[in-house]
Amino acid sequence: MPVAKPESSDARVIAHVDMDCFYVQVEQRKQPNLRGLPTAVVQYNEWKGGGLIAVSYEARNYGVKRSMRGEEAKQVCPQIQLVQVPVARGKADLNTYRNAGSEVVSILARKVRCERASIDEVYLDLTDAAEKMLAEAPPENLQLVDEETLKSHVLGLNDEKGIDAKENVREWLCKKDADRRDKLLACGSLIVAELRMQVLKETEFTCSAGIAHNKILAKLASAMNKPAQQTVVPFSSVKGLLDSLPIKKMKQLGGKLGSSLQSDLGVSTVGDLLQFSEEKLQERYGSNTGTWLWNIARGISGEEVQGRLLPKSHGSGKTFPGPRALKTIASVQHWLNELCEELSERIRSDLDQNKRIARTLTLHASAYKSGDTDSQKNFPSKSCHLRYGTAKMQEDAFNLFQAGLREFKPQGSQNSGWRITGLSVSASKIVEIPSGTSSIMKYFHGQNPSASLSKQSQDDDIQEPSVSESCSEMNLTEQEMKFPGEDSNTKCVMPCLDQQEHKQDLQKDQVMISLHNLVIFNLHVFQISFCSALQNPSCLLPSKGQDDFQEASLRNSGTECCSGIRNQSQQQRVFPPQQFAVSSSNRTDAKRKTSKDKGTHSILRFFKKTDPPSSLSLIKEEHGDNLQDVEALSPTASARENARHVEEGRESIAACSYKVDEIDPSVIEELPPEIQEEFRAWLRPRKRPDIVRRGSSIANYFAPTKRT
Ligand code: DCP
Repeated sequence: MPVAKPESSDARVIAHVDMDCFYVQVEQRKQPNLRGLPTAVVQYNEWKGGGLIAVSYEARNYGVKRSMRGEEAKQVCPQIQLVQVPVARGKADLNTYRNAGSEVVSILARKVRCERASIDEVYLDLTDAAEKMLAEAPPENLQLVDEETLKSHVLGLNDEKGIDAKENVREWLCKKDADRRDKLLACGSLIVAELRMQVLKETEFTCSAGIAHNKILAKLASAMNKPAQQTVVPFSSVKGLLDSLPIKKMKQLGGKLGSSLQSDLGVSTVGDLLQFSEEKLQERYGSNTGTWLWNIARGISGEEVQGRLLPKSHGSGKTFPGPRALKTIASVQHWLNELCEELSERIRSDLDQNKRIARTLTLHASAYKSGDTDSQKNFPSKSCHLRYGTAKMQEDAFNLFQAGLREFKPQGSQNSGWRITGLSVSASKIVEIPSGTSSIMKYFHGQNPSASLSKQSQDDDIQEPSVSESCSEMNLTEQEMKFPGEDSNTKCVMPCLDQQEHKQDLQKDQVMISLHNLVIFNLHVFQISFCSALQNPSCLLPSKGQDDFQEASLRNSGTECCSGIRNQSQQQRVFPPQQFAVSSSNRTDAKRKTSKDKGTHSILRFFKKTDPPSSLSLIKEEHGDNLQDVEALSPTASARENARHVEEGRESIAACSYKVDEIDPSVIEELPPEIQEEFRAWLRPRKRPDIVRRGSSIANYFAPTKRT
């Protein structure tokens, strides 16, 4: 069920970028001779020429549609070029497309906060960049607007006055007395046009975009004018857009909730929802969903751009349509093994590359029972704690299937005519391993997931990524990025299988994270003590790696960073783009410069240069931390400040509830020798609070009373 989030500001500028006929473009880049020709990518399946999963716009002009099979497409467009999706181990291999999607995201993420929403879709938060542009070089001062921006579609703009559409757009973009919200959208349009051109230049892919004040409107808009175009939704056009929009076209209303609105409330368009009060909607759908519906009818949505470049889950699936439906347990097990191999490969590489662990394994199946009256009954989705290692995943997935089958076909049921028409496994609840943990993990003999996985990987074959073959039934995009593993109706089963292990794993995780914090904290303490002694805050400047390590841990433990002076590049490296608000003095300077900003210029200068968001900055954004550099502190202030942070660090570690008894003593040996002694001293009072070592450089900072 959707959850209502209050809109933080109606002046946000959000874009949704959607690649055009994405798989086709990827194939056309591989084979440039296909460019401009009616082309389609077909799935790996010889039946009737295979199902079409991506269709070029040239082919669409002939009436070719995604729902068709290759043979049918040839009938409507004999010259169509059919390219088979890459295949590995008897299944489609989507790796090329995933990587191509990553190329695009990495270009966009250089400049703005991005949320990768699917294999070929990205949300951008352009608010700061648009505000900066408006302050420094508003569109009204432009003498020339680039062609790509002029090709924008602005909803509600009357272009029937005999003037050409581009001139109309130019007027709208440069209107001096426009509403500030529209001015920001105008800036957003200039920025998005340039970003799209940058993507084209670097990847050869075209994309379309929607620019609006929130994600929902931006997504609706990006699909309105394709390919290679962008659509803007001014605030005043929101009502017009939603009034006639079929309810099922609205994000999150395509399923049961949308159907219920249609059948129970007689709603057919989003505009129809306006007649219901918030109370009425809450009464019918609960407080949260009711409010969400009330908001959505008015185009209000506070959902934020998440700052996530990696998928939320991984999925691997395959469908078995018609006569290819699976009829035996052995054939189901065979395919589950295949799917798990692929999934295992992907989560392992996610762990290696991104230091992320998936926690939940989910099995979905679609099935029917021949001759049964309740043949429409859904095969229940099942999930359990995810155990790394192909064999374990295969075993668990099979057990999940059997648990589902028992419900689908109750024991004792005479009906043995079940048929499986689709199978998929997914790995979800993916969490980042705090940076630096791996150095500690080696002390957990035999418990290091990386180590055990590396060992495992030696045993495993190299595997290919996954795909659901029948895309008409299983949308790969949805499956990959928003896997139904997150569905609330998925049940957790097999307590006997994993619960014990899960519990142990959680404890291990807790201890590992605590230890991580502990070690980082002490490195930090060491720096503070050392620098304090020298009375020289500048010695706090760490090396880059150390800096990241330290900051990540401090954020994890909820403390602020107390570093002293950092150089500019370091500041930029750790700041998320939204913190680049223009200061008032900058604005004044900018105003002075504004008059010189005539003509077309690179939009990209409106973004302060920043590195692509690292996992570090993503953690920071997720936690909403405000990691700001503080001024250089005076020696006394520095000591006070250090004491405060030490105290905070101590509190945060205390809050971690690590188990001292479980700490391998060798962990302590990993610390710099200078602080080992103090580290031990620090631990002792925790065990025996009456003994407090005073006088040491660290103990001094542990005042008996908490900082107020
Ligand atoms: N895809 C798939 N199966 C589906 C839907 C999509 O395999 N049922 C794949 C092929 C698409 C890619 O995902 O190229 C992106 O899907 P989109 O829905 O964004 O469609 P396209 O990018 O192909 O076309 P459009 O330009 O209409 O967005």
